[in-house]
Formats: sequence, structure tokens, C-alpha cells
Amino acid sequence: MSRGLLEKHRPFLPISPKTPMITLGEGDTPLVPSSKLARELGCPNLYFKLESCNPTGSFKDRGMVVAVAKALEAGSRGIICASTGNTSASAAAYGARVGVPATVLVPQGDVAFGKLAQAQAHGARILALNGSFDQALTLVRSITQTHPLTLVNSINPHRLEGQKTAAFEIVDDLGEAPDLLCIPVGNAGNIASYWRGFQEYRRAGRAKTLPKMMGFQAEGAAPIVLGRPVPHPTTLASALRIGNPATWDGAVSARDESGGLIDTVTDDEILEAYRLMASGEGVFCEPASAASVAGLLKLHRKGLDLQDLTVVCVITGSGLKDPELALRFVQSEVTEIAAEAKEVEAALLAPMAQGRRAP
Ligand code: AN7
Repeated sequence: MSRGLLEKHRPFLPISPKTPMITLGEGDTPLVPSSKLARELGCPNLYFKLESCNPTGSFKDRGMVVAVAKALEAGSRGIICASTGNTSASAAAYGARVGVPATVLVPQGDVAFGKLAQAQAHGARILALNGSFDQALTLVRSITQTHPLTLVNSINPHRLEGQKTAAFEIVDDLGEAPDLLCIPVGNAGNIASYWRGFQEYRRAGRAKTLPKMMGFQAEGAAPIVLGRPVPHPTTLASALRIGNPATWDGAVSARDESGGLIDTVTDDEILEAYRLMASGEGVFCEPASAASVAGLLKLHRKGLDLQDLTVVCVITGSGLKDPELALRFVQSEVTEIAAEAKEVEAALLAPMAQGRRAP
């Protein structure tokens, strides 16, 4: 039986005797060794932290379970968030789980279909904003000043507390911190959480070293790399369409204190990594998650020797969130046949045609 994240990581979390120990089975996600990329990059110690294996298919559940437990403890009447999709799916699921109504503000037309379907299935109130994620976040910040709703974006400190537990698990699995942690950066909460987690674990004597934090933003949505907000962020990785990250300072601290970097990856590089992960590693991630792998590929191309480094790429969300994108951007072929054995045989003998690849 799943103990759940709150129970498992209790000593490191803001849990009081009154905190309800809710769970949907979040956390404890697999750290899977790479097969193909490890060889191609000359990086024998390359691992993927599959946060896509969380209950709603993304890392957001780690922070959400803490934020919702604390909201319940405080007697909250409702939770609200702005989201590029995954936060809303997670808030909707945990809200449904504990019977607290969830309201989510999403940028209209900008959220992957699967994420919206999740929020709808869990019964959240969905407000599709004629505007950007950044505007949605500004709105929920101001609404929660005057309405008795709990904000469950990563501005809520309990979210980052929960998300740091992924760093603990990586150290537990490897027996030490990795040398490099590659991670996508959007609203920048996650990179700050991991950094906090690695530091706390070291202070607690569970690790001797700290990783370099290697964050990657999509080129068209790279405010931290540019050093200024981006008014109209664009990238095919819809989860990363964020122009003014809430945890900007935390991400910069993680980068600078760890001796890491925050760099850009192009949409083409994201797609290349997305395809490689699916067809070469058997890991179907969402494009935003592929940014971490795209970043590692970029480091390799620039000549970084990965032979003696232990590297973890965080796979933040599942490819199932956006099946339409997969069909648009991967080589695929569906052969229609009659329901007869000879047709199956003929199809098996025919060479696989080169599938169509969309531009
Ligand atoms: C798959 O759901 O911001 O840098 O509103 O869905 O911690 O924001 C999602 C972000 C990476 C970026 N990977 O993480 C939201 C939202 C996936 C994501 C990120 C997101 P942060």
C-alpha cells in the first residue's frame, strides 16, 4: 500500500499533528537508467526521474498534496490556481479527493487537451482566460487577497516544500547526489525546490555533495536567460509558455549557488529530444519535459565530457497529456487492413514506409 509523500518524507515537511495525511499515491517515482542516450552521449551514468509516474501524470502532485493538506488543516473553503495545464489537473484531482472545490484559470486555447480533460473530469471550475498564463497568475494573486480561497500556485510555500522531496528520492536511489541535474524551467518553482531538497538532505547528512543545477527554458519563453520578462512567450511546449516566472529569484540562486546554468533550447531541439525519448528510450514525455534532455544534448554538442558524470534528467510530465502533438510531430504510420491473416502477413512483409513528418 502506498504510504504517500506526506508520510514518507514527514520529518522534512511542515506537518503538524493536525495535518490530514492525504494521498493519491504521489512520489516514490522511478529513477530509470538510460539505455540509448547513455551510449550515444558517452554518459554511462545517465538517469531519468520519471515524474510522469505521479497520479495525475506530472511532478505537480508532490507540491499539491502538501498545499491541499495544509489548506484543509487551515479550514480552507476552496483552492484556486493559474496554470499552463498540469497544476490545474493536479489541483482538480486533489480538490476532488478531499472534497474542496477547485477553480483553475487557464490561458484559453493554450493548454494541452489531456490536462484540460483531467481538470474537467475532476469537476474543477475552469475559467479560460482571454490572456496569458502570466496574466492569470496576476489575477489569482489579487483575487486571493480579498476572497477566502487558498492559492495553490508555487507562490504557496507548501508547494515548493512538497516538490523538494524528488531530490531526496534521487539521493536515496543513487546513494549520493548526482553531478548534474537537468530540469525544465517555466514558472521556476521546481528548480528552486530541487535545490532546496539537495541542500536540506546534505545538511541532514544524507549526501556529501550537491549537484550543479542545469535549467532549460524554451528559447521563445526564456525570461531568466534574457534577464527580463517576455511579454508574449512562445514555444510548442505549452507548459513552458511563461514570461515572468514567480520563483525567478529562487531559480537564479539555484543556478548561481550550485555553479550551474540556465540556458535555452529551441523548439526543434525539444522535439528532437521528445522523439528520442519516445522511440529510443521508451519514455513518452511531454515536450516541456523533453527540454531537460534537449539541454543535455546541447551540453554534449558543445563538448562537455559526460563520461565520469552522474546525470539526472527530470521528466516532469507524461506524453499522454498531449496526444495530438505526438501525432503531429513524430514519424508514425498506421496501415489499414482487412481482418484477414493474409493481410496481416502481407503487411508484416512489406517494408516500413517512411512515415510522414510534419514540418
Ligand atoms: C511538464 O502547470 O507552470 O519551472 O501551470 O507542466 O516549476 O514551473 C507547469 C510547468 C515543467 C515547469 N514541466 O516547471 C503549470 C505550470 C512541465 C510543466 C514545468 C511545467 P516550473
